[in-house]
Amino acid sequence: MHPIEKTDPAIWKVIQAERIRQQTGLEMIASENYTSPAVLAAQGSVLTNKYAEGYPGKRYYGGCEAVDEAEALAIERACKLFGAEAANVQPHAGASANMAVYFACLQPGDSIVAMSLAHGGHLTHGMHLNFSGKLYKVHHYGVRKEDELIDLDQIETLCRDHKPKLLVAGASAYARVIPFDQISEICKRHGCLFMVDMAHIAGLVAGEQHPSPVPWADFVTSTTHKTLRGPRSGFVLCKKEWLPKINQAVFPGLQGGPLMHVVAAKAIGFLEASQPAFRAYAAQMVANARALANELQVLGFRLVSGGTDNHLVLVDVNAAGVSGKVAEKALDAAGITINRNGIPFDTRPPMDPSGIRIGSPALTTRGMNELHMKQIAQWIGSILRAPADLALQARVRGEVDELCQAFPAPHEHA
Ligand code: DSN
Repeated sequence: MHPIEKTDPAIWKVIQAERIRQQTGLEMIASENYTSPAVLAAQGSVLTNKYAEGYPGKRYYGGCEAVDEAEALAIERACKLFGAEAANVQPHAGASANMAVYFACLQPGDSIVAMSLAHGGHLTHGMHLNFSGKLYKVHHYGVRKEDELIDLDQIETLCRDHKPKLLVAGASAYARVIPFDQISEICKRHGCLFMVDMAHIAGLVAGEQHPSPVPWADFVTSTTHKTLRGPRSGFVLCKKEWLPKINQAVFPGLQGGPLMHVVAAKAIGFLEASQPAFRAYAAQMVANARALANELQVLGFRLVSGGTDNHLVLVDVNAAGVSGKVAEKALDAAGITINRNGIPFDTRPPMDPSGIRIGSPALTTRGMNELHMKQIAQWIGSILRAPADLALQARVRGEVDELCQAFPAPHEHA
């Protein structure tokens, strides 16, 4: 009997239900993935017992020799993987990685220019209810109405008018290549620091399927669990001269003891992402998202920006007469998990917006390819054309089950 089952049958039941859900459904939330068994195991290892406030070789606790090595490996691998000068691998999440950069280079009241959440940005890029929106004066840019691509002219104007100390690029619902080189030119012209939050595309950057922000930005932040496929966590890359301030901002600035089991899992994730097989995985993620996008367009759906260059597709379901909430619920009933999402210039409320976001990372990890994406797009299309048809949802659910059985999730192999 598993120790969890023995100690806490209620939580064991929850874990089994989630394990089965992850195996029997099509997980298409663009920010989710399946970690490897090694990454999963590191997070359940004895490293969880260790306090290690401080940094390798400079801790506030004894007994840190082993965990020092784990963190040193994670730092070295992160720098090598992304060609960065320096790294801090302690942030518990992408949000704390972003917070660390803000704390390192800004004072409350300073100005930031960042992409608005409504156009695909992120909460921590200055949304008014988030700490970033409360502490700093935020001026948001978005995409152009005509082609739904990032509006570089607007960025230039905002920088000219508001003289921000920091410009933030990066997105959570943007399907196109982000031109870091051009944005960095704007930063240079206006004398502001440049931070890229590459959380969504970190795996594509590691696998050379998206231009790297590292040569252009002063700071690059990320999560580790999305396209990068590591544990659920965050990290910061920066130029060497910024490392002391970043380190101080993370600890003691905003965190206490690092989660050493997760730091070790990050080291494993960075190692896995440096293998040739990961490059192939990243290329397949993009090919799969493109196949999904193409078929949805063939079926008559409008995609924001007309397609995708990365791992996600943003579909304007409102244009097909369905709200995002209805679409999410109907697809869920058929075993296809996506999330409702606002689209640029949305006229509907955030809780029931006009779009859905669909991603390829998790299904690509399971080994699915373009042919499967075409089939899945057809299922999505049929459900969205008749979102109240429960018999159709049940039929698709059966077909989804069959497909899922042929592609076991990594934890089912272990
Ligand atoms: N919540 C994440 C996403 O789904 O994109 C971003 O933090």
